[in-house]
Amino acid sequence: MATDLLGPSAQIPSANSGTPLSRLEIPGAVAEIFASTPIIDIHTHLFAPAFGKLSLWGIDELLTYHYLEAELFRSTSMTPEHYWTLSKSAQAELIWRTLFVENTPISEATRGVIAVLKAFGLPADGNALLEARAFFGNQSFESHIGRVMQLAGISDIIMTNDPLDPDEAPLWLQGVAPHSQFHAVLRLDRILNLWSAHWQAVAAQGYSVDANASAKSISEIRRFLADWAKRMKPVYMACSLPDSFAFPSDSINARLIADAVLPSCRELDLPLSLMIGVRKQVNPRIRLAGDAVGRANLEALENLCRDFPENRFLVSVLSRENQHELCVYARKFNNLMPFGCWWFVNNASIVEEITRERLEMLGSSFIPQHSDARVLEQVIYKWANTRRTIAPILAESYRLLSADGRPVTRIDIQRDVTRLFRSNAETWMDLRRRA
Ligand code: RAT
Ligand code: ZN
Repeated sequence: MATDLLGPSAQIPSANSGTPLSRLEIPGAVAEIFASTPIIDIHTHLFAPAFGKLSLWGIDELLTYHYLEAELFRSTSMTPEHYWTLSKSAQAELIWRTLFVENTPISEATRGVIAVLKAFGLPADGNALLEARAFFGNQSFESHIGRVMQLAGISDIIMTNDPLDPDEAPLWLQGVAPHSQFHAVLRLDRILNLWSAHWQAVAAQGYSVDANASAKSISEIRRFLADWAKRMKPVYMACSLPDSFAFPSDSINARLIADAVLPSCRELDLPLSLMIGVRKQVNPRIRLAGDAVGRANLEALENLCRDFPENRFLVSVLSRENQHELCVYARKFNNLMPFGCWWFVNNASIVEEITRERLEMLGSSFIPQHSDARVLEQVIYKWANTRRTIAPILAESYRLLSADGRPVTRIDIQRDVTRLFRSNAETWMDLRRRA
């Protein structure tokens, strides 16, 4: 497994680094270099230990991941309403029994739990839950984080931080100790998409805003963003957007993006991450699992990239049908960085297609993946899956290059893997300067 090859340094022995690789040597060299290059995980929902209960980890959290809850309701007769009355451990037991004992865990999300158990040398049979609970119960979170990141082969975790989250905001207001490997992101969904439900929470923090997001509100929102940026030291600002997102438009989200968020990003020298294509709560009965996908009109993105050349946009699109257009726009606008295979397109078959398309159209000028992990140990399986899916695709690109007449060396491969999984992110977010 890739993790066996992870050493303290990303350096590959240099003796034959510059020697052209034969066709047969290429796949092994790619796998080895990929395994020994620590990755920057640019979008997660994980929290540093200072956030206490917000940091999710361990077997019960892994089993009650909303990707698995969505699968549970396809295989149980229990209603969602009944499920939500159960304790976390009872929910975890139900999911374990339903998806792992009564059914074979062959889906991406269920296999992920099995891979995590294996990474810790734990059994994955019918009785595994008890043993796993005992194992995780004995870990100290701080040292466990180091071990998990080592197993996953990641050096940095980018969080998602909501200044209007009632559980999270008070922690920031009290002051959270910075962590060298966890970096903040100023997430704006409540402000941009749900202004009418949340403007009073902004007002309650001392900003003179109103329900219509009038001109006076705009300057106050900019003050709010500047204060929160000072507090969080984010590496970017971010928002997820519906498939219906249009820009320019008179809608509150488009106006706030143009008049408040983009000027603030320019002033603070921060990229804006847009995750486009989510259809929120098509089935509210299953809560977090109840969001779906819709094809977006990416002319909105075209307009943003063209009209705001001084802004940098990190963009992921949820619909498979939007992926090719995103590549085309990245060829038109160098202030656009496609990233990740998000949520419903983070399955091997689709990751394969998207990554091949991106390599063919963009070379190494994109960020292939993020984990979107919500529970710490998920980074182990999500990054193992990414390496397993993408290494052969990269190897095939080098095989073709070599057949076309350009010999490929380990130095070439290391440079590309580093750019794809580290330095595009570092440069785009100016990570070193902010550290
Ligand atoms: O993938 C997920 O866990 C989704 O629920 C979303 O959180 C999505 O990734 C997002 O950041 O909006
Ligand atoms: Zn996410």
